[in-house]
Amino acid sequence: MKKVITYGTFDLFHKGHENILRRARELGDYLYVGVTTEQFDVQRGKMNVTDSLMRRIDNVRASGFADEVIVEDHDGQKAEDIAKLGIDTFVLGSDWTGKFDYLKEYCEVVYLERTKNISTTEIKNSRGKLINLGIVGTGRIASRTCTEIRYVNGVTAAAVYNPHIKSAESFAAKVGIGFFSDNYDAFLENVQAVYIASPHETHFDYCKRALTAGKHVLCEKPMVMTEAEARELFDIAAEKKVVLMEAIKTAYTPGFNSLLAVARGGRIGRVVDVEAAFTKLVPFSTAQREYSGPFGGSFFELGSYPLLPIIKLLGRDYKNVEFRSFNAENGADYYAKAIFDYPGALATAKTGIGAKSEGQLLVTGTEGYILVKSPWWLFNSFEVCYEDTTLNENFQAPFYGYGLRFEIADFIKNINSPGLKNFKLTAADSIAFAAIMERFTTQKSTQKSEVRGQKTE
Ligand code: C2G
Repeated sequence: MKKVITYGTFDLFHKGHENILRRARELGDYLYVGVTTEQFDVQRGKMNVTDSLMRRIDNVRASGFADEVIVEDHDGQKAEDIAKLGIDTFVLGSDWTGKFDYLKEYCEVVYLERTKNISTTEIKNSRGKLINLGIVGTGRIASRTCTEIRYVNGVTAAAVYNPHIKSAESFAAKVGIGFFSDNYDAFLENVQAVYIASPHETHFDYCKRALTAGKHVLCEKPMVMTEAEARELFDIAAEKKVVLMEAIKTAYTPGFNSLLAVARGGRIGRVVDVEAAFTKLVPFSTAQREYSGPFGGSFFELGSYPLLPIIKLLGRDYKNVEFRSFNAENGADYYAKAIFDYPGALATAKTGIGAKSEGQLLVTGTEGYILVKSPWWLFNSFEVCYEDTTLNENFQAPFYGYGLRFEIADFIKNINSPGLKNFKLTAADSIAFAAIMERFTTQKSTQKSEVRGQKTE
């Protein structure tokens, strides 16, 4: 009996899938079909699969060509399956030509011509599911986001806005966006959703106008600077029934969510302390964005990252938060610490643009600790450590490129599934971050005269 195997995601099952299964089955007497798990798809850079694993398996079965369905969940499984199942022929579509030639060592490898003019992406697009995303701001993060958007199905960067038309034009040319404008209203008319990566102090206004116009918004951190502003924006989003998300990329990574699951599952006992740091040296100059304006300084620039694990692990009901900072001559903090008191727990967030420290995340528990080494915000692994070091564990998680594709994928998913609960970073979380930023402004300003930074001496 000649055994054939083929693999795929088989999302939004279509004619192309049916054709390849039929032809694969015709190459032998028994066909195995490996259907990928969602986790494995994310790992291989395929974001936003629409159908559940069970539905995709049901569709493959319903085609009538598969004699047996298996699940593919890790790299290297294809060679294992071929050996274990005694496969004679491995089949994939012609879009993979050459990629699996290394399997020729184990069996015959056949690439079948892909069916023309049909694909999961095209089906999504034809269902009107392609989201036209507008980019507000043309700095480094905006350009990185445009690179990452290409890895997410169902979204395309369609327009760019900058009040300086020359900057909008050159950015559009650089990243290949067809429409650019210095008129925000005209820009909004061309998109269904916006990604805001403009200077901090402009976020509120851009968010408010976009939400009011019924556009979904993904806004860079810190989204706004006061609790009242955050509440107002989330109220408008709720009223207009659109998605509003704060772009703290770490919150959406598989690694960070796996850490939360491990900590909440009680593996290190009760969490008693969370210490997180983020420093990035920027030479002092009042012309430098990081030091300038009322929202300059290390805490506004970088604070969202260390606040994230604190709020996600210990909650929003801290008893007290105090700040210490060293300020440059223009009053911008070049090093800051936020110290939280929770019932039975402590936390520290540390940020610096004029002082350098180890950028790690340490979660202390009554039975062990979790360590994420620097740079912890680009989460791809973490360690769980115990008194008995032989029990220590290492967790790996997928993280690609700049890591922005995870937040974009979640943004698109939330737009397409209005009922979905956005638990990774909730409105209440973002409101809590804004409230902390606001308290920092009030407390810091009273300290300005007392704390003099070295740079002023
Ligand atoms: N296919 C096709 N014609 C199309 C679309 C897809 O012949 N118009 C084929 C693909 O070449 C592949 C199979 O259908 O062989 C499944 O396609 P996908 O669901 O897109 O899965 P894919 O990402 O190709 O996964 O481990 C997974 C495999 O590596 C392939």
